[in-house]
Amino acid sequence: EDRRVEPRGALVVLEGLDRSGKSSQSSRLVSYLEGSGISAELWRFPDRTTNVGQMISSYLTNMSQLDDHTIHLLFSANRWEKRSLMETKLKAGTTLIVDRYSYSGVAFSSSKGLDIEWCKAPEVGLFAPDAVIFLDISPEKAAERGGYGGERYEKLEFQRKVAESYKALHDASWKIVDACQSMEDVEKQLQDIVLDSVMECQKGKPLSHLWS
Ligand code: FDM
Ligand code: MG
Repeated sequence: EDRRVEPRGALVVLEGLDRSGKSSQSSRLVSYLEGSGISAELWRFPDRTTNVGQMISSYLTNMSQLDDHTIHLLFSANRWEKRSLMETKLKAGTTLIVDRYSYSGVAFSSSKGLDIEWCKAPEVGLFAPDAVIFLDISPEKAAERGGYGGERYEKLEFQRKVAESYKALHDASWKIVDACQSMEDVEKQLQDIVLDSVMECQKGKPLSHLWS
């Protein structure tokens, strides 16, 4: 067995309902890490800049209609097309803070009634995150924050189903953070979680694959 220890960047995923604060907290985290001399990048899925991402964006903005299975596979393809770059960055020592990942893929699609195992299958072989942080907020509280942008899934009724799907999906390794605290309190907790993860990966924690 190969036991060489290679330092690498950490793969950290933020998950949660729409308006849970993922995007703000992700960018704050990246600034914090960079300010601490840790190489870091902000990633998000869907990555709407690719060809696949543009099809996804058009679906989310109701400019196009797609079968539920088809859009599910496009979301997955959008992660697969970034996999080799992800590997390169992690191995070069860059920590990736990722706003949504495979868990959104499974939670949102299974909320439409697709079988959960079917939803997980195309994610097998993608890199497993070193930490999954769940920004916990009730669908009602999230809706009160306003600013649902009118995209396809941004409706209270559907977000309630997504909340249930996340519950069915999460495991003991997830870090659940109360997203109703002040921005600063949430930020501090995230910083601690991410620093732990960065340290482990610097010590050579091996990269693993979904689902694990
Ligand atoms: N979403 C996101 C999915 O349905 N599947 C996925 O695999 C991913 C990554 O896309 F409603 C949904 C979640 C959200 C929408 O995400 C767009 P952002 O974070 O609002 O851009
Ligand atoms: Mg959104």
